[in-house]
Amino acid sequence: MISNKMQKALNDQINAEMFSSYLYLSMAAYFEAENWIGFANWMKLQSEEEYSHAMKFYKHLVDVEGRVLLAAIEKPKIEWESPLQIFEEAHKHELYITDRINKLVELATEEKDYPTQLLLHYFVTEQVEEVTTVAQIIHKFKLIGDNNSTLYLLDRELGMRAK
Ligand code: OFO
Repeated sequence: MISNKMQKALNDQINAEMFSSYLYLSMAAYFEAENWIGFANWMKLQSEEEYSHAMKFYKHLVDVEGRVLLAAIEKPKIEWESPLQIFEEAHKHELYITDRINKLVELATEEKDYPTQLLLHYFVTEQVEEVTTVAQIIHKFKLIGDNNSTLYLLDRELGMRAK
């Protein structure tokens, strides 16, 4: 049903999404330790969303009678210098994931794998949203500068994220 090449690429993407989940959970843990409860909430929900992305690829592989083959997840970074640095790294990471998704689209096109192309449409849209959302948060950080009381308000705002 699915080519070996496509199956391998999708398994690699499951690993990349699981790493994203782990990375954002690590960022959440750092925020908890620094008492930025709202930023921690945002990152924990982002981590859950990344897990759900991994599971979409998992389900797709099962549905097309491919094989899910899990691999070790890389250890994420655990220390940062500031909340802004974390969101800048999250932004960079999302650009990297976008690049991976674009390459998967190219492969699925070459392989004439129409079901996978359809699945990837969701991820192309999702990546635009993820990159934009993090870029907007960074923009707010830059407006605030070093002002701790406004940073507190941003922490509260991100603490309101519910899904
Ligand atoms: Fe799964 O989109 Fe972020 O990494």
